[in-house]
Amino acid sequence: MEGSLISSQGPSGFVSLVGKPNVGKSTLLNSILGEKVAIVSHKPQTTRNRILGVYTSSKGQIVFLDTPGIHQPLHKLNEYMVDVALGTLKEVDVIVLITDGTRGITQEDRLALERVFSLGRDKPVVGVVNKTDLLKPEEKERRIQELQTQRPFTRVLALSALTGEGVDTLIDTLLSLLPIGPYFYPPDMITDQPEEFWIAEIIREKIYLFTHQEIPYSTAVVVEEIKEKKNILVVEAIIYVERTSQKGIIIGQKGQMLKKIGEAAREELERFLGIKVYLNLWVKVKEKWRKKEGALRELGYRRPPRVSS
Ligand SMILES: Nc1nc2c(ncn2[C@@H]2O[C@H](COP(=O)(O)OP(=O)(O)OP(=O)(O)O)[C@@H](O)[C@H]2O)c(=O)[nH]1
Ligand SMILES: [Mg+2]
Repeated sequence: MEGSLISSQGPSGFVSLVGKPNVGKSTLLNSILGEKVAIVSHKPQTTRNRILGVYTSSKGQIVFLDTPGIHQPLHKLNEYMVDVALGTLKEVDVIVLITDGTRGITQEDRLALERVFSLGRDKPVVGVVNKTDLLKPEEKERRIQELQTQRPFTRVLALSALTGEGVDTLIDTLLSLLPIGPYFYPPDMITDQPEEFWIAEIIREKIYLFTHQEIPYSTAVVVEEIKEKKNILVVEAIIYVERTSQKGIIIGQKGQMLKKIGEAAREELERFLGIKVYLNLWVKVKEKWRKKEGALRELGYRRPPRVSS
């Protein structure tokens, strides 16, 4: 952040980060902000909500909306996720459609391209080939050309969200496409996420890291209470699963799995929050919650209010 150099007017607006699951949307948001605002994992369908991240520099302000990966939904939860992602297209000034350069254009990319270019027809769409750190220069060029031929992109860029290579060019491109006007958020604001939500997400990230097959997908995390006592943050959180058998897997033999998840989450929370954390994790069954509208709302999967007018 550049402190007093920052004005409250300049290029400013909303940008949606969209694409199929696992292409690096959340990694890119974190890289741009220099903060861990969104959780990341090697498994697809990690992000389930719209995550707002504000980039402000002396050049302007970009309000990013990180979104769940666009895919063919099988459960109500997944319908919600795809709705959230596509819903952002109406709210933003510019759309960034991200692809994984190590994969080429897949069937799922085509689905995302089709949805984005039909719903966001009237908006600039910047195409991104991500993960260039894993590509040879000629592969990078081939991937850029391959993406360019798919649709009439405003521009196609290649970058690495992981190393940051090419990210500045994306920022400059976006700033050049945004209208000039007053900033939407204070220059020191990074996100609007409540602390409970962010902590629940960090716990969910560890579940994605350590568990397999259907387990991470059948899991939701809710932080019930945060209390600060004598410089210790005491967090009570519930991990919801869909079946009793899954509860056994999350807890693990002699509680080993729950301990591993809890320790990894606690360490990360302490590092980011700079305070000692006691994390009490409980595991509960909420039968088939992914398929039930009411259960989804209870677990926080409600449509977010619009951010822009
Ligand atoms: N090598 C490399 N890996 C990357 C890069 N960007 C993201 N990844 C990895 O790709 C995987 C997916 O990253 P995410 O940021 O969670 O992807 P996402 O698009 O947000 O995924 P969903 O939320 O599931 O839609 C993780 O293992 C990241 O570490 C990159 O530039 N280079
Ligand atoms: Mg994500």
